[in-house]
Amino acid sequence: MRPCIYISRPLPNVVVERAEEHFDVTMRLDTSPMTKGEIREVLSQYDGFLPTLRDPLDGDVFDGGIKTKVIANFGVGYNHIDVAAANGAGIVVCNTPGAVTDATADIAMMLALMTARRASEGEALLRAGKWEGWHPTQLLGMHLGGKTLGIIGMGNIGKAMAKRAHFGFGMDVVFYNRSRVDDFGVPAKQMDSIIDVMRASDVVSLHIPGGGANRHMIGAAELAAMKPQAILVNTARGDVIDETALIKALNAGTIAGAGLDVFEHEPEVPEALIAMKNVTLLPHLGTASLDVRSDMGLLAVENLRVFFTGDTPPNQIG
Ligand code: 8YV
Repeated sequence: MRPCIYISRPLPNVVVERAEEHFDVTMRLDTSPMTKGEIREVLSQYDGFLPTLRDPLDGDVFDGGIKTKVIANFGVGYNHIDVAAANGAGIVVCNTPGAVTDATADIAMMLALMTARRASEGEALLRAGKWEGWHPTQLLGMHLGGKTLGIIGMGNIGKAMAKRAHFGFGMDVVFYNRSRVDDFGVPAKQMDSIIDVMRASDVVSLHIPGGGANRHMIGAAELAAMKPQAILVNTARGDVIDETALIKALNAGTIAGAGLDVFEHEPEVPEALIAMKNVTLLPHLGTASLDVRSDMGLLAVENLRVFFTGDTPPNQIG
């Protein structure tokens, strides 16, 4: 008998076709987050589950009547899954690193550039019919060449960002990472603390997982250490920044701007941020391209396929 798999969102055709080669597939066509009731039902009825970041797999969904043996998350971030509780219920959990790396670094670089060069502000002015023509001191932003990029979290995405910023835009790179990072082909200086990186940088880009101890890792003290002309970029998870402290810092002008692809309470975005001209806001577009979403789905399906052959899936996290 073929394993039965539940996919929590419509995915690109190529992914569904690949999944159907190996499994009996049920795909939920609704794009809203799954309720805990729905999640419990899936866990009690399906052999494998392919959820997304909007499906809350908190500890209490794993408390009994479980049939599922493997959860193959669609995405690298898994802060919405209580992995320990899933493992406790006998479920293996996997994610999709690799597939998301370049696309997410591209968006981080784009946010740095858009914010530094005031692109959203300029576009809004033009669209509002308020552009009165070129003049030499209009909308002057910050040139990235020769400036310092600070990266918090030097994993795959952090490294891809460092590469873009250094080789593509001539930026110097400093970074903080909990453990020592070996040479990865980009001249970059590892610093001892987050505060050191915040102090040294003109752009700070966050590449750490969300949830747990990383919640509000960037708060009032870290923001206060930034230069007044510096900008903060976040493509990781919204909760790694204390959003209220960020709004205060932006209002007070103790930092110059922010480029944000993720928010603390997505899809809610604080009105205060929406009203600010010096903030670039994107609706979690980190991996939003057909190729990348296809690769992520194919990797998730591969994790399921390998699991059901009895081997360890390539991206097992617990
Ligand atoms: C994904 C992401 O689109 O991979 C991640 O962790 O944040 C996104 O870019 C999302 O997770 C899909 O579930």
